[in-house]
Amino acid sequence: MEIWDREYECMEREAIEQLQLERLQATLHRAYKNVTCYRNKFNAQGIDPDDVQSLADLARLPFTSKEDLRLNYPYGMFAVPLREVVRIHSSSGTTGKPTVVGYTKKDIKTWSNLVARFLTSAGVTHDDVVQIAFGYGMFTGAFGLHYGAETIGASVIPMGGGNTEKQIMIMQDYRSTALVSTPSYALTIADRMEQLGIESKSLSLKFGLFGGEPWSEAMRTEIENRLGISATDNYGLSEVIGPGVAGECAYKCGLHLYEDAFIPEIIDPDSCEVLPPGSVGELVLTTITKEAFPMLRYRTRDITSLDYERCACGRNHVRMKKTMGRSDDMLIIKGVNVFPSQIEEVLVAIEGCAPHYQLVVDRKNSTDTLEVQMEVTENIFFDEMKLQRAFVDKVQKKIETVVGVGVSVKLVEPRTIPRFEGKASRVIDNRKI
Ligand code: DLL
Repeated sequence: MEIWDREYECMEREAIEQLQLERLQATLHRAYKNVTCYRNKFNAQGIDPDDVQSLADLARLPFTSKEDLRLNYPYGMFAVPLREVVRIHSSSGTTGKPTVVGYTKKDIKTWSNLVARFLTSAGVTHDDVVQIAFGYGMFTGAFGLHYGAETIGASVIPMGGGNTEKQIMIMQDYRSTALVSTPSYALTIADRMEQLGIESKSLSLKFGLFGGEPWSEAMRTEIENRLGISATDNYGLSEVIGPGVAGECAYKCGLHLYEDAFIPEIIDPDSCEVLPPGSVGELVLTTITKEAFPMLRYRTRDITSLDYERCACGRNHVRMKKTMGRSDDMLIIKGVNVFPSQIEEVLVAIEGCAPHYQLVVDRKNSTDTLEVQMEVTENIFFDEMKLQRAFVDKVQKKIETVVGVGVSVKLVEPRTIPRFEGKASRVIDNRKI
């Protein structure tokens, strides 16, 4: 089985740790020198980058969260001047403003090579025709996979997201051998093919590289059977690099997390204590090769566990389990991250909206749906249908602009949404993944 970067991916544990420590120390010095937020946090805790003399010392450093990125919007966490940044992406913030991330030329090369690793470990080679069905734009998915696939010399079809019938036509006519998308979109494609009477056997598709949202083993089996492919999982997040943090090999027994580029820790999300190897908890990541946007102990909020056994494929990087949920309330709707707080912010700013709402998430015909049920104040409950429709349209458009995904808005009568005495639970997620 091919290994893209054998020297690094198969390193012995001792060598990995030595390399991590060297790269960590260099990263800390750069971050301390160039990023005010890090410098202030270190100073507040009386920590100097030179205090970190072993990997265990990492646990003494402060965490970084989405809130830090929000406070330093847009470029405050960049460790290089903007003139050295060649690419900017973003991801949802917890409120209206997104999280902005940047890459130097070298970062793009590093990123492409990390993506090349999981494409290769899934079985993709330069002979493959890779159809990218992620939306091109601020989302890191499409560009990340695009550059990685080009790096291994595959033929890339930058189809972009949506337009399912055209996706299928291109798959047929261009003889695509690998599909890149969210796992739920792969099922949408399978549904449409079935409706059109197109059999998977008539396609050239061999591989599916899926990520950007959680999916279960049951969903993998369904996708593999219906599309007649081998489906592998890959994981990442914009703040840390995008896709290319971890990816499965053909053995599909955990995602190899590229430890020469990231140091993972698992913490208890409540006490923030670092947990021993094998424990289930929140994944915390520190980047050790990135120039423009170093992340120190970033709280991913993703719940998983780590397995340090060498994999049968020969790679020796730690494997993370498929993620088992989140330690915050972020939802992923059609691959787009949505925070309930973003919707709340829109609602409270609209006259006539009571601060009571509920989000109902479902999956219909393999597609995620999000219904925003909102109470309106008594004085705004319209008798006239036309007025009500216009109001709903206005709210819907505002929410869609902020969250970047289609929603439906339903007005409900005053005092019909449940009230909570403790922490409000505003999300009903009926999806079974
Ligand atoms: O989703 C990066 C990505 C794109 C990864 C394409 C893989 C493929 P964000 O938009 O910043 O970045 O969202 C990151 O999505 O913290 C997880 O909660 C979730 N996520 C990403 N990949 C997976 C996966 C991209 N394979 C957030 N399994 C992360 C489960 C995933 N959740």
